[in-house]
Amino acid sequence: MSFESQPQGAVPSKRSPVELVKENSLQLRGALTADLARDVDHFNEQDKQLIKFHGSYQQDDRDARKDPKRLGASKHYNFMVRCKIPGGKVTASQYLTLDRIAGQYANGTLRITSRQGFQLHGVLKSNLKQTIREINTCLLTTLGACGDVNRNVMAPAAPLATPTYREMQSMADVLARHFAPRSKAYHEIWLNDEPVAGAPEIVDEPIYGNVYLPRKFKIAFALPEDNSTDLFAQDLGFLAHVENGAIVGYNLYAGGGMGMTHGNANTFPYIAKAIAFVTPEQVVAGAEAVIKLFRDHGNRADRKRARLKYVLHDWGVERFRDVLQTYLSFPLVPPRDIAVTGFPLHVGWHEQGDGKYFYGISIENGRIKDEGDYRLRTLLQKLVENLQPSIRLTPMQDILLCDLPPSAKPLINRMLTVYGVAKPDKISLVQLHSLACPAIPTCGLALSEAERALPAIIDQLEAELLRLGLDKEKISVRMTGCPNGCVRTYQSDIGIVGRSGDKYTLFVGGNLVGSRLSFLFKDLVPMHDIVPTLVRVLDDYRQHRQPDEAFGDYCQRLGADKIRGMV
Ligand code: SRM
Ligand code: SF4
Repeated sequence: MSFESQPQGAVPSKRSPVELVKENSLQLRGALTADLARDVDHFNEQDKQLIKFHGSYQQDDRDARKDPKRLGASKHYNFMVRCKIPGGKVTASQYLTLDRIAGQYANGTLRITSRQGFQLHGVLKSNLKQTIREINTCLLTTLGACGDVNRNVMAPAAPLATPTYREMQSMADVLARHFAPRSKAYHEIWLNDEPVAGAPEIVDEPIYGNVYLPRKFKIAFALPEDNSTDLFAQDLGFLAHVENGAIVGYNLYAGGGMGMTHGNANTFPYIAKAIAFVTPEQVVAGAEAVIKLFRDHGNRADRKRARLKYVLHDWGVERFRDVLQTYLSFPLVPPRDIAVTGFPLHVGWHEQGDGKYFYGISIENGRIKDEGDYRLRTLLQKLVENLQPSIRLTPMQDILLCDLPPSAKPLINRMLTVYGVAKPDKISLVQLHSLACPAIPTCGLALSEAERALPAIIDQLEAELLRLGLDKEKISVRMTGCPNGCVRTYQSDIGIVGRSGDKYTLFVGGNLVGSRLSFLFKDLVPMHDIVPTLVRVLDDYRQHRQPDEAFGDYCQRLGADKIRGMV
């Protein structure tokens, strides 16, 4: 019997080492408390796996590895801390607390993630407990931001007062609560001053069980006209069906995912498939059923194949639906015919539906920092202190200041100029539609640069697009330092994927709304050749496109062979 077809709850004969770490961890405790108290700058191998469930990754400064002054020295360990923020909702005081923590314990920057969360980088182990504790004091959490559990639930960020948006935001909260691990470990380790006497309290994990999921799991909500959450990249997506301004139900999508490994054909990005239509009342049960199916049938032997997308791919939609049905008390009905049509960025000034306004600031690669004349971090501190807005983070790594009176407009306009931050209408379309992951120096998996390299690539592309008369086209560019696809790289018009050092693999043929995958255009392209290589295709697009044809559509129409033949 194949691994995937084992009955519910069966323990496979071969399991990856991480499965054993989870099983022996006493519900995610491991030796974390003792390890935290040790005067050592990093965790042991097991605890390094377990802190992920608590929202942190052990990293080392990869620039320091090359520092000649540090030759022979051990790695410069530090920690990334990720906040799980359903729908990207943050209050003004939470923002100011995170900003303070970033200065006090991290590297002085805040990073908006591609899942509407915040990350801190560069936290030393000696400050880790205090960092996580202080994040919790402002009622944010890092629990389950990483690890083999449900991750941050995404929902379109704005406009706030529109009923459909409100409903999806509140469903995101409901699912986030429902799927949070129940283990008391987080509270005990990070928030409780009292040493826990005797054996730790083991509670029921009714959804996950004691070995949690085979791998990470991701959920997003979307509207046909607002797929800014990239529904098709999610393990589980809910695409709203709206009638007369109200959500009457959702198409439940399953099995999306981006990660792959260069040269391993067994791994690939996959677009989520429509499985069924569910009513709003069936969302929680539907989501729980999909998670339990993954728990029971996901691959626990090979972590590279341990995502829900491989179950769906290997089974097909029919069998997936049949098995899903066995976890549900209501009959599954076929999905409705709902097309995704839009991907709004939400930047600039907008009415939010209740007489108030929101203002979206486009943030290059989500990094909130002060650097030279560009003082975004200080600008946001001042605006948030002054206006006390509610805040939304977007999946495009941008920030929205919400609930503003019209009178805030002149202040924001003036402050943007003073602090050297460009207004969205002064930023090129290609930059507005670009994303990059952190990559080097923090990400241990990066093969190449991304966040630090993309700005120069965008500068070159902007100049070329202007020269070609294509600057008014919306072309999305996403760059990652490795093939894991952390900014959903294989759905954009152009994907730039780290291969090795300064060499990249180029993908083209995705689209702006993120509803299809791109294809490999050229491998092993040196960094300095990325834009010249793309320009050959862009130039042909300029000459031979059909009226209103988008760049990704044109690439798909010509097909991979013709596009590859251009270089
Ligand atoms: Fe990711 C691993 C950063 C969204 C697919 N991701 C990582 C790690 C933790 C590296 C590691 O395992 O050691 C990165 C930390 C880098 C750093 O220094 O901060 C990392 N991922 C990110 C973030 C911060 C990128 C960003 O620019 O914002 C995003 C955090 C989102 C959040 O708030 O939760 C982030 N990662 C994604 C997404 C996009 C999404 O979720 O919508 C994907 C593609 C969707 C998917 O899951 O398939 C993604 N990350 C991965 C993978 C590939 C998983 C796979 O199926 O093979 C890895 C590698 C892994 O898990 O082993 C990974
Ligand atoms: Fe790291 Fe790769 Fe994710 Fe970029 S895509 S953050 S390099 S794991």
